[in-house]
Amino acid sequence: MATNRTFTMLKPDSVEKGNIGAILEKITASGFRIVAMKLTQMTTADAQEFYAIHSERPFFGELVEYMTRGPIVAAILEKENAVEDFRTLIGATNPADAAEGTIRKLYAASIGENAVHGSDSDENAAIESAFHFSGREMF
Ligand code: IDP
Ligand code: MG
Repeated sequence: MATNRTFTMLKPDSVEKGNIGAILEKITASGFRIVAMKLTQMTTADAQEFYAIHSERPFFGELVEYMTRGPIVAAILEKENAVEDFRTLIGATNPADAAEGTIRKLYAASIGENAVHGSDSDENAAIESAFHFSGREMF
């Protein structure tokens, strides 16, 4: 069953570069309502669990290093067709392939340091939201 929520992280590079405000502006201007949000930092164990599906990939160590090196903004977003529409808004994993005007095209440096996360399914949106937020933090 399709839901109307997705989960995002503004990754450490976005926080380091001072892009939180610009990216959030783009997200809300695109019709997403912020349901939950916080500045937080993942531990190595957190990142290994969050990205467990990629544990056999050659870039896994690099990904965990990157995602734990500084704070992130974690958020839950609401909009009709949220998962698919947010993936469209962020653009392709590799910013070199991302469409003009997408968040990754505008703010990502490389396929590894690509500015934002967006859930890839309703099921993963629910799992990832529960990973970062308790029910009392969702509005
Ligand atoms: P997605 O974030 O667009 O869903 P995934 O394939 O699920 O992309 O990969 C998860 C994250 O792992 C990416 O967002 C990126 O940070 C990192 N990543 C993916 N492919 C590579 C790669 O080839 N080299 C380095 N990092 C990668
Ligand atoms: Mg993915």
